[in-house]
Amino acid sequence: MSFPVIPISSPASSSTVKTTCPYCGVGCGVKATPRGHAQPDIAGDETHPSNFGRLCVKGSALGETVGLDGRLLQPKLRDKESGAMHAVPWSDAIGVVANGFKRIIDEHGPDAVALYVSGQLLTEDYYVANKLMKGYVGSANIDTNSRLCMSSSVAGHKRAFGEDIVPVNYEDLELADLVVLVGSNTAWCHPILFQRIVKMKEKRPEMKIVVIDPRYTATCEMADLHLPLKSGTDVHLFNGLLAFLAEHDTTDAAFVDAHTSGFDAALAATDGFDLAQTARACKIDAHELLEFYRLFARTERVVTVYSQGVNQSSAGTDKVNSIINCHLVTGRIGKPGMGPFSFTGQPNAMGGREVGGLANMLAAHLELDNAEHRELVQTFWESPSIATRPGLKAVDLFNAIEAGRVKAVWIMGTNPVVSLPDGEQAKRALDRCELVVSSDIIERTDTNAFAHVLLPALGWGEKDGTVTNSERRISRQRAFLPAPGEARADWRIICDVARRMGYAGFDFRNVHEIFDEHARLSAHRNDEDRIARAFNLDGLTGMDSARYDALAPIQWPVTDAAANGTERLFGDHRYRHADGRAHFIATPPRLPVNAIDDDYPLVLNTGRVRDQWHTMTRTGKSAKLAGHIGEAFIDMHPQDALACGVREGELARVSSRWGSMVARVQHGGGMSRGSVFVPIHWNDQVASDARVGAVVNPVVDPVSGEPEFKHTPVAVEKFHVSWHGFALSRATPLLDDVTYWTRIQGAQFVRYELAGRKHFEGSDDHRAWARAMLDVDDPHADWLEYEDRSAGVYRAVHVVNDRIEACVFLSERPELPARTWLSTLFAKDELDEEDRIGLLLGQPVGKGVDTGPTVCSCFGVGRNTICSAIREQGLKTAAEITSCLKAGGNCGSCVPELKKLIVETEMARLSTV
Ligand SMILES: Nc1nc2c(c(=O)[nH]1)N[C@H]1C(S)=C(S)[C@@H](COP(=O)(O)OP(=O)(O)OC[C@H]3O[C@@H](n4cnc5c(=O)[nH]c(N)nc54)[C@H](O)[C@@H]3O)O[C@H]1N2
Ligand SMILES: Nc1nc2c(c(=O)[nH]1)N[C@H]1C(S)=C(S)[C@@H](COP(=O)(O)OP(=O)(O)OC[C@H]3O[C@@H](n4cnc5c(=O)[nH]c(N)nc54)[C@H](O)[C@@H]3O)O[C@H]1N2
Ligand code: SF4
Ligand SMILES: [Mo]
Repeated sequence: MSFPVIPISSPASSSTVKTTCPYCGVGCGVKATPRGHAQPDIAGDETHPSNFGRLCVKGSALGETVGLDGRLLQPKLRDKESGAMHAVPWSDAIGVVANGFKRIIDEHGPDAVALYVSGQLLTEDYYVANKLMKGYVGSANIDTNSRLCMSSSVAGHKRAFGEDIVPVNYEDLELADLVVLVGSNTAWCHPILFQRIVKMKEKRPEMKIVVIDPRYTATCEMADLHLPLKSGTDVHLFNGLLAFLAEHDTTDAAFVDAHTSGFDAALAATDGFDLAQTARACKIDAHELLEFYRLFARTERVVTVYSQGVNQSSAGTDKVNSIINCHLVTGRIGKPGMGPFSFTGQPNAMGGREVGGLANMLAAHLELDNAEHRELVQTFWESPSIATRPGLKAVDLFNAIEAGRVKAVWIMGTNPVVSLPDGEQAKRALDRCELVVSSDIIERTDTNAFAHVLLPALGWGEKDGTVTNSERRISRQRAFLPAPGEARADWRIICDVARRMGYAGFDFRNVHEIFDEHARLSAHRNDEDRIARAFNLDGLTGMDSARYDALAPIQWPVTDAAANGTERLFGDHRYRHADGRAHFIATPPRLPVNAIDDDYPLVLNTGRVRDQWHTMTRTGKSAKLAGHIGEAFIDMHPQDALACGVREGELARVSSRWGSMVARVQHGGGMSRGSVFVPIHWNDQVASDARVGAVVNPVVDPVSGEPEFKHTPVAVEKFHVSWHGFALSRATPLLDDVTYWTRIQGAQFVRYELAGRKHFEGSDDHRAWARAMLDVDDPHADWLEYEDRSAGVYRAVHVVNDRIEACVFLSERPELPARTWLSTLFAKDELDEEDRIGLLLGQPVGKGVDTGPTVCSCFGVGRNTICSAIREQGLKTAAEITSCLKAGGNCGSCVPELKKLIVETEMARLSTV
């Protein structure tokens, strides 16, 4: 058999390595060129079929995130007496983990230990973690953060198709005449796919885009139709569509008869077609709903994309199936340009599903509850045991830890104190757990604060292996940087522990041997009845290290019959249920479990922003990425804010029955009445109290166990402070008794937004306090101050050898000088007279204007610059802005925001004429 190979170093530079972006599930190809101690050069890989050379802003900024600051570089143990962590040799750390796990297993049985892993591990890491737990420890207590992410899609696919299969590919998005984006902020979360769709729409304007999301997101800027449905009512909407299609005879009866089952029951569960009733349930305009139904009915080539607005719901699995039902009834599956398409979030969410990383799966798409499958895997592994029943799903796992039933947990590549719902519960659980082990690349995280053992893992750029993207495409991640400190690859750490526990079967010498075993397991007896499944890497078995290194991106299944991989599945109508048919699933509509009431009258929706990744351990290091949104926020409708007694720019507390957090109120995120949106990224490392997971209810979907992250009843109230301020400093300020703070990474400084209840208030304390905070104890320091007591304003600047070292601005009102201009002063070796005056005035003097918050991170173009260019030069399109200011001309991630600014500037102009 011949393997698809590519030259892995490009001719441009012999040291350039082709690898894959470690962020979202688009799985873009990256070319990385190391530059000694300087940041590596990062560029898109033109030959990679996910991105053809393009990268979004997070991908482009990868070079800024691989520095060693903050890295965990040695194994560490917590000292029982002092609670401090101290470095130990690897062999000691491995011993503590192996002996600790062994002792607890011996005393309390295999279900008293657990692994909690991540869709950001490489397939090979994931494979050995799963093998260790299910085959050797003999428990299925291994779950993954994919439970919080894609598990509803996995469950929905299995119910519909009999196997977890994504039948479509990226090209189908371009071939479609209608792309429906349900609960997906594609523009910010899968930017390169969004750009591919938008490019195609520019070429074929007749192509339609419909967005179904309670918020008006950046994705809506490109949509023909936005349906702002009421949170949690997607099943109502798609049941309505199914009934509409049936009533208007726009179904594919021959396909339904020949290849599906369960249609009548699914239709019965919709309660028939009633446009007005569905529109009322979903709180959308009936005409717009009908427009969508008609568009769907008359367009043959439809791709329906779904992401977390669908998955993260107590009806998540039903939402998935209600969407798939509409594709089955029209026979729109398995053909070019059509099908249901679950966008995966993490870079290796799909790889994790292949190795069986979820507590209710086995390995290689085999089933845990099937004795024949269990026997197959155990024989293949030659393992002493095999888990016989499903393990605990993430939320249940943390409950079992708190209850003391699970006594040891090894967390790898995930930060559950930030990312689980009911985050306070996660803290309580880890606090009570006998043995908490964490493998991470970063030392200080909210989760690591609870660890007894810290194991330093290799990070992106240093590690080798494979990932699988949203369209089933396996790509290589390749190392281009040396291993720092004592960090080791995750697979190696797992194998070291397994061997120390006395288990055979972990003698892998390198990563390609693991891949080979994984590929062989996928092919093992895969042609037999009741065992055959689509996931099959037969064509990738037997690769030596050189072949594996040169492996080109390829979509599974890879078999003799499909040696170059498989673009699309189900063209042959081979569904994976025993009856060979695709199954309609009856999805009676249900509303979210916790409803709003008088105490908690608003719905909390949580999600992502464009330039940050999850808990910010990597993207938080980049000044370029911090410029877009520097602080956690509570987006809400102005009237709701008014009712809660807060105004835009003020701080507020969001509380639920589970916990609370504090952030700044803003409007303009397209919120409808009754709901608020808070981003998921901020945590205790970067802010005083901005961890939204603490507020989120721990309700889960009954089928998938996926949490309801998008719907928690909350109240919002003003967070009273007596002063506001910010500091920019080259060194880290001392923030001991500041009520509110949040850290933002700058190019050569850190910025802190501050607010407080003590100090200021017209007393003299603030002067000493400001000096102490900025650690200026030299009485002769060049320390410039300005104070206006009647206005309640204080400013101070610390200058050393004419270079700005730090500055602080305090005010009794939230309005403070613009930060972007001040930031630019940190790039200067010497301040001139105008700079000094400007610093004390709080605004630039003469030259230079404030460019405003960053919109285009690639070229550092601010909001004010863009708005004045639109006004003064009459710019009408994003392309005109690009040709004038470059903004939007590189990765294109900000183009939806440019469009929005054009509209806003025009509205502002109209309102003043
Ligand atoms: N910039 C950035 N990109 C990322 C990530 C990141 O951290 N940052 N993370 C990656 C990961 S792991 C994931 S899983 C993906 C997630 O990608 P997305 O799912 O696109 O992102 P989210 O912001 O979580 O949520 C999507 C949308 O669901 C909407 N929504 C809320 N409730 C409902 C509802 O009831 N119905 C519908 N139809 N919509 C609803 C929200 O308003 C939100 O706009 O992003 C990936 N890409
Ligand atoms: N409220 C709310 N909560 C959510 C969501 C939501 O929409 N709303 N979304 C959920 C979703 S979809 C997801 S995917 C999760 C994500 O949540 P998490 O997985 O908890 O977030 P990350 O910040 O990606 O955590 C990855 C951790 O692994 C470390 N790391 C990075 N590279 C490596 C490596 O190579 N090896 C090891 N061992 N460690 C590494 C990082 O430093 C970091 O600490 O959040 C979930 N939580
Ligand atoms: S779209 Fe952006 S974050 Fe996602 S893989 Fe591509 S470059 Fe990375
Ligand atoms: Mo995710």
